[in-house]
Amino acid sequence: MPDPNILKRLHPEFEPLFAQFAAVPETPPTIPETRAMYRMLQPTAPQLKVGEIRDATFPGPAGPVKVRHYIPEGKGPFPVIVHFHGGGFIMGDLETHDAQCRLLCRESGCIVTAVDYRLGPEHPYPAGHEDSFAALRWAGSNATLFGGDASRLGVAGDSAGGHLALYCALRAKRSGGPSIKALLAIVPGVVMGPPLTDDIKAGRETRNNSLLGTEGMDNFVAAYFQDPSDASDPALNFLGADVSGLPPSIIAPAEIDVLHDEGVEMAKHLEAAGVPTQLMVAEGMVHIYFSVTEVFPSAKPWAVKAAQAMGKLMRA
Ligand code: D8F
Repeated sequence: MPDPNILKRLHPEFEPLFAQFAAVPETPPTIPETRAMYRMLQPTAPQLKVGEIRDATFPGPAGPVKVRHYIPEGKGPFPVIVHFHGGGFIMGDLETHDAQCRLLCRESGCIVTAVDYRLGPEHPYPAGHEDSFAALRWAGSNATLFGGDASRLGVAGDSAGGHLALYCALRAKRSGGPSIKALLAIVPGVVMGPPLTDDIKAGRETRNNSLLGTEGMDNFVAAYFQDPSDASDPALNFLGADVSGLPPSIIAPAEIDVLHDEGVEMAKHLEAAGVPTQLMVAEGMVHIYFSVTEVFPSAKPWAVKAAQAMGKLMRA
């Protein structure tokens, strides 16, 4: 059951949006419909200015993968943050996260290299994970080509992309690099399940809301992790993993979000393993807060704070 005391803490700026989504459609939306809705929620305009935007591709494990470099104003070389967009592994692309990447670039002072990894259901697990890790390796080896400093390489992402950032950092640690300077996980999905523990289930239920509910989330996850045993792959069990030696990390959950509790758990798990960890809960904020700073002004200070902290870690 959603906890009314938690929902009361929603910033009033988001009340109309929640009301709009409260009307439950008679039939669940199709994949193209959810993608269209997701795009609409994260408008590309107005656009924050960055120094330069450069599109490129790299040879991924199953063909070329698009990337977009957001390069700060001023003189490089700049640290490079490899960015994975959210959208439950089935939605989102370089356009839906344009605003998020621009803000992250400006406020961190780093190059943001956004990755257009393959999505489900057309490309089930592990396609997106493989593209993401290949992108990190490619950026690490080719950063000078786009004005980056490969010795200062970071990972970031929101939602499913926050999951991918954690995944890539762990895999880099286990399998010989590249070396990662810092990690920023915005509203990350930490536990894919099944099986979901009762704690995780209950935590999600108390924060169930019309914008992102547990049912929708489970459906998206199932559309990507098509073999039921996929989601219980030990490589995806971050809370059970030895995370010692991960780089300094920022975990930035939103307070009014089904993924809040597992974000907090992840921060605790990192902290307990001796990883320098900053937990930054965006109070009163919703799942998409980091993407909508230019249309919901209340979200901006939270995103700016996390992005600036990431910039500081990247330059440390
Ligand atoms: C819709 C966003 C916002 C949908 C209105 C969405 C998911 C988010 C699904 C995860 C995160 C799965 N996950 O749903 O992004 O597993 O991290």
